[in-house]
Amino acid sequence: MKYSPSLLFICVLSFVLIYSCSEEESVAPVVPTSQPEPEPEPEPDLEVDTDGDGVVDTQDDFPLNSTLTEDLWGQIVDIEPELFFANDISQNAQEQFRRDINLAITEWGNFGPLEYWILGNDINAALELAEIYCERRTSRGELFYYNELQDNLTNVMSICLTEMMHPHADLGWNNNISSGGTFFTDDLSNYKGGFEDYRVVSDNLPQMNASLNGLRQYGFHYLVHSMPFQYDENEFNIPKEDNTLVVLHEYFHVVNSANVFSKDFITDETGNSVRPAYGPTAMAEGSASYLSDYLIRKLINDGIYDKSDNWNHSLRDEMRSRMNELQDMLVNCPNFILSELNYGNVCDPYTFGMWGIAYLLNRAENIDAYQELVFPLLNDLGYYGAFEEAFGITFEAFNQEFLEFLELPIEQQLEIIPDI
Ligand SMILES: [Ca+2]
Ligand SMILES: [Ca+2]
Ligand SMILES: [Zn+2]
Repeated sequence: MKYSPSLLFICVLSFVLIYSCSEEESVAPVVPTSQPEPEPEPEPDLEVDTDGDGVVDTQDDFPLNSTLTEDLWGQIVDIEPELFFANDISQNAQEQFRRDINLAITEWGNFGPLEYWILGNDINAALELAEIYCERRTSRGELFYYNELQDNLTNVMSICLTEMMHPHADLGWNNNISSGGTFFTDDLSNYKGGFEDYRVVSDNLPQMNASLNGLRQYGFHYLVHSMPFQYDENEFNIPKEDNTLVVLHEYFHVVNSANVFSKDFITDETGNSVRPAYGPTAMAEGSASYLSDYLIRKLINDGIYDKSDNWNHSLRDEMRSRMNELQDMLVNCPNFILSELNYGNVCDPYTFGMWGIAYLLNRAENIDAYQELVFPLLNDLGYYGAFEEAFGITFEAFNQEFLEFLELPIEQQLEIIPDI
């Protein structure tokens, strides 16, 4: 997740403005005492409905977003997920992508609003997608530099294009704007745009990148994905299941994130900037990966998902190879604490987390326990409180049990994995 330090500044700034407005209101017009007191006239600007969605600004949680009047975060919604594809992604790939996100939604609930932006390979297609993205963000004021620069929306748009597509976007704005935030510095040489980062720049190497980013403050889930080439026949012979798993994985993060209402970010035990109750990296990644691996096989067994001929491994096959990897890594962290494993560590949070979650869900005798029991408690109890309440064991004690479980022979370990 990316976080801009200047957001805090914007929040403070808008607070000051609101505060000074209400100061003015308290200087009420003097009403002659001889007449009966009329109904107080509402201040004219209290009636303004800037985005025209029928809800006045003061009552509108998102006064510049005409599609949203209240904060729906954490609710199951009746809004279709919005998918935006670069125009060099095949129709077939688009349809399969849409099918997969809908499979995830059917299984785990429709948490929205949700925007999924899918990059391809072609530079012009990516620039075109960034235009659509930036027009939407600019018109809805959903950019951290918007408040400061709203008098010049051409500049806001231009900065947004740089934010998404640097080094391919025009830098004309760069000479006449200075501010403390990201993108306002003179040196952008180490910066790569948020979309450009996901554009696959070479036909020769298969790449796969996807992420969920926190746009909690604007009330929608925002995801980015690199070219889903696996859906089409490809020279690498990589089956579509590989991309389906990523789409399911990312959507599970959405469900996790939707259940955390806080808009505040903290630095967690792994040094990442997160919203506190989201949970530690290994648990978030482990649950998203394990439950996606489980779900795709369940959908195949139920006849809902058509399996490719060259995709044949069972969940136990998958977890066996994950355990082999884990055991190789374990020598580097024999007394690991799951909540402290981070991205890029020698002891990989995905692999440890997948087995940790597998162990936990088997212990609970409920494959759905993580999202069904833990998530609804996150706001009230925080992550570790929710964990303890849901599973009847502290995270520390669970960690200790899991360490002992890892000493068992592999055949015994695999018995806890659903035979699917
Ligand atoms: Ca409105
Ligand atoms: Ca609105
Ligand atoms: Zn993930």
